Amino acid sequence: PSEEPWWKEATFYQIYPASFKDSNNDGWGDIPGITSKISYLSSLGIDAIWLSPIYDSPQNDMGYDISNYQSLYPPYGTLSDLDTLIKTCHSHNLKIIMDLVINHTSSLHPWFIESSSSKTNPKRDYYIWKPPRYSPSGDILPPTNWRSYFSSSTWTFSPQTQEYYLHLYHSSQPDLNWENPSLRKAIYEEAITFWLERGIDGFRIDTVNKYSKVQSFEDAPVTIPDSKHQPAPEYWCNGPRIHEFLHEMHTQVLDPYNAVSIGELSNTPFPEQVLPYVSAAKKELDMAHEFSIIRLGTGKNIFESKYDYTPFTLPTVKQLVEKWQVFTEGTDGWNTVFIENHDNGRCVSRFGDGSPQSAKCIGLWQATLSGTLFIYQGQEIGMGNIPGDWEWKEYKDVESKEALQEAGGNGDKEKVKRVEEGLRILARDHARVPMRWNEEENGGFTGVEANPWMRAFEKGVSVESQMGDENSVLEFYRRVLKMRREYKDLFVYGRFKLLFGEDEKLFVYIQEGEHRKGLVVMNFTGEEQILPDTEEILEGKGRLLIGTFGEDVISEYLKPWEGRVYVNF
Ligand code: TEU
Repeated sequence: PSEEPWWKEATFYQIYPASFKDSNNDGWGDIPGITSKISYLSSLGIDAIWLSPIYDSPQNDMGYDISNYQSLYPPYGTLSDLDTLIKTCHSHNLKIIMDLVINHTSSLHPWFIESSSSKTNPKRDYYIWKPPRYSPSGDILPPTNWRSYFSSSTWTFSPQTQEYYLHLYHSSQPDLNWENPSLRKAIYEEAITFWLERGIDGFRIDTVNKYSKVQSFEDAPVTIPDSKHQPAPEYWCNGPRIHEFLHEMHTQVLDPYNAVSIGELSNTPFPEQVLPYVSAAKKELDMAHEFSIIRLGTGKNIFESKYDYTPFTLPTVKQLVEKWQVFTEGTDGWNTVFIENHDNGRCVSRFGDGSPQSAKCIGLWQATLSGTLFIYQGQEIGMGNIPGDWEWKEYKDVESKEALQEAGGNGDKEKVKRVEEGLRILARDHARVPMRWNEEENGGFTGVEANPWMRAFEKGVSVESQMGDENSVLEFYRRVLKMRREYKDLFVYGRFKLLFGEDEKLFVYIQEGEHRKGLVVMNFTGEEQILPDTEEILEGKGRLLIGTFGEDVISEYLKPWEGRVYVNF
């Protein structure tokens, strides 16, 4: 279908700027470093890059705590460096999108400094302030018992005006009050239009379903026994005015620039709730990242037990993939495909066995699912999780630190052990280890003498060691992305049909186009498995299009982690 917008067929590549490429050896990635890798990305076969936040910030949450929407955190470089990057992307026919973090700012943002200075400040209602409650003995208490995503109360007391302010995340990330139309207008102008005017092509929109809070601000039911703070996502996820706000933002601010919008829609697990956000007619978001698949392994309740690693089976993965592959069928909605980002453990360690073979199999899996594909820096070379013997001081993420602190707080050794085991697999830190460009010390991310902000792997995968090696993960990603483009009728727009859903070893599905079908067969185990008996293969119509062990294989046995794509006319 040629009249489709560019972003449906595009493959996006997410860059975590702090860990991608450091051009001045200060140990922190920067914009000139990204610019120096644009030709590499273009040759990989991606069509767009998404930068995690590079705005000025105290870096309490790696830039997801913004203190100025219109200036850059200096170690990333200057606005003219960014103009150069935008020009370089466009001259390589790549789009560039930025991260839009507008549920909260940093507590160092001038807006918050003003808002917290007095109850009558004109910007007081840019944020959400409430008076304290009092215990029977007269101690002050937070306005509600809500628990934050970072393991504490969602309220912090501000002595200046003797009131609490709301923060769903860290206390240094006060939530903006979207009920206030002048705040919304300020956000639209300062955080969005300013960048669209500079030439970027759109945004990944952070925590996109959380801007509309239930205004009663009442206590949540107790679901975590003997805990002071209780999960309350029903009071801020998919709230009463969220669709109104997103429609306003899309029609008034994004549409005039034809800017693409990808919403981060975690905590919206039901298709009927996701559909309104991504329906073309609703004009809210072009597409969304839904987290059921990538969150597999986290504890049953991401507030209380995110890091209680919960093993899962292949049939569970397959059921979720099927659910999210078919949920837009017959609708004007659109879907995304991703298995890695900056907030999750590495896919080769969580869905594979850490081996390059399993990394290629996951690459074939991702590149043959319908919807817009996102890959994350390092996924294309099979970067895995932090080695199990690294000390906890190497883990820099606020979420990891707070989880360890909270577990250790009440002296429950068993709980600490479970959280540590969970972090070894699921911590956000695994995705933030510096990208590996070569086999030097620090992996070519920064100078061999430099001191990277986060420890780099010593040895192993790197772009240079894989470039040109046809058996490498990197060269397989290049090939499979090319195949995806050539067969987009099957692997971007195809109708997904799962086969052998209950099989614990094989992942097999059909992608049907108007004129042809593709059959994807993958062995998700470390042992040899026999090819499944599907008529496509048995009738011999299927032609092997691409395989993780090359295209000249005819064996009826699949090697460990072998993936194949057959196509028939
Ligand atoms: O993450 C939001 C997000 O995924 C949470 O809603 C999630 O449920 C929480 O982290 C519990 O696991 C975005 C960014 O991707 C993340 O890096 C930021 O820390 C967060 O928002 C705050 O801006």
